[in-house]
Amino acid sequence: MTSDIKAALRRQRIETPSWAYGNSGTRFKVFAQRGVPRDPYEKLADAAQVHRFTGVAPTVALHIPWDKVDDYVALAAHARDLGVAVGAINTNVFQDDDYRLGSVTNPDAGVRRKALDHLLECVDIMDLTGSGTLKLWFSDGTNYPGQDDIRARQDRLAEALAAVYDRLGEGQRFLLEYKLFEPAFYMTDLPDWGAAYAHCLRLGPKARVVVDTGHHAPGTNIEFIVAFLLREGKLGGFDFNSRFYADDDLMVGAADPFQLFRIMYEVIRGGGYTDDVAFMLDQCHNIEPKIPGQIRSVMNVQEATAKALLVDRDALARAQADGDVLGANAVFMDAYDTDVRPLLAELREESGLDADPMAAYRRSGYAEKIVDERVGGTQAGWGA
Ligand code: PSV
Ligand code: MN
Repeated sequence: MTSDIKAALRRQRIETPSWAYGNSGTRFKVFAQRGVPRDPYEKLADAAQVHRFTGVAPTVALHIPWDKVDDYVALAAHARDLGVAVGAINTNVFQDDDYRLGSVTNPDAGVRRKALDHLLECVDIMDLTGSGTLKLWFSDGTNYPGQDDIRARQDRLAEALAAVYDRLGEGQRFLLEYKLFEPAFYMTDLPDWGAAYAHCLRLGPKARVVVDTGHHAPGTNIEFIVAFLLREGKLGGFDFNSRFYADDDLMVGAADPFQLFRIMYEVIRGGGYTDDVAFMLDQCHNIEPKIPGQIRSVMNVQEATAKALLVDRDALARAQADGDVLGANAVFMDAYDTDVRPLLAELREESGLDADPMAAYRRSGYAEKIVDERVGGTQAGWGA
């Protein structure tokens, strides 16, 4: 049993986002931190540290144009030299003045064309970097009732998605991300999993839904969404983070570790604990140091996964079949209440890693090194 769990944990892969290593903040203030990367090459170097100490974070998501470079083949080679690889290519059609009234749903055909060209360019970048995943998130929506035609905007969205879908090559797919609100405050064109699912269903197997854990109304049962999408073969991955209020982008497992456990249980139960589902972080470390923030997040996902793997599924199935409400709940809670940290420490040591990735990173001197070396230049930030 323990050896099966360990084998499953050894297989785990968690993708870190390039933007987590840059400066970030809220609309009130971005706090600069010393040693922050100045370019995508340095972001990859920091991401490689997370992999070095956890052993389970071998890919890095890029965000275009934040990670725009002249030579993507060279960037991918640089990643490989560092022991990591380029992961999902995240599109960005939300930071240009032209997108005030939307990107692919904009009433202006010229703006729609510009947005679509960007999405297609991101598929070119997938070709160059060897990435198999395109992540689509649209800030599109309206602020006032009557501002635009809700249905016509769906038509425009469907048209753009179909064009991107048709451009995808062999072994490539897109993940469609929904979000309840923000930056649009009245109506969002892809507000929930149902809308994302319907678009993906029409397009075919290369289109899947991605669940960003911060993109729901408070109280939403996210594990239900996970179970449902997996059952339909439409769960493409996660953007993990945690939230207390809205889309807070805090460290995953920090606000609600029990929710993360419940999600991971449904992933495992539904056969989603495979490479077919991308486990990505989408976070910002506004006040805490970034590399340790990512290491902690990766460890939080590992802990939730270990607990989910510990659920005695046979005992649970028996209790469920018997209608034993309290018994079933006890089986579930037993797993959640188990301290899995010793198991994970043992597993790391068996894999030649330090039992305590946070302490090992601190001792490595990397944080001091980047502060000394990264002098001058412009620090990367959310949006650059
Ligand atoms: C939007 O809030 C989002 O979750 C999308 O994934 C963006 O690409 C990302 O945040 C940027 O941090
Ligand atoms: Mn996201």
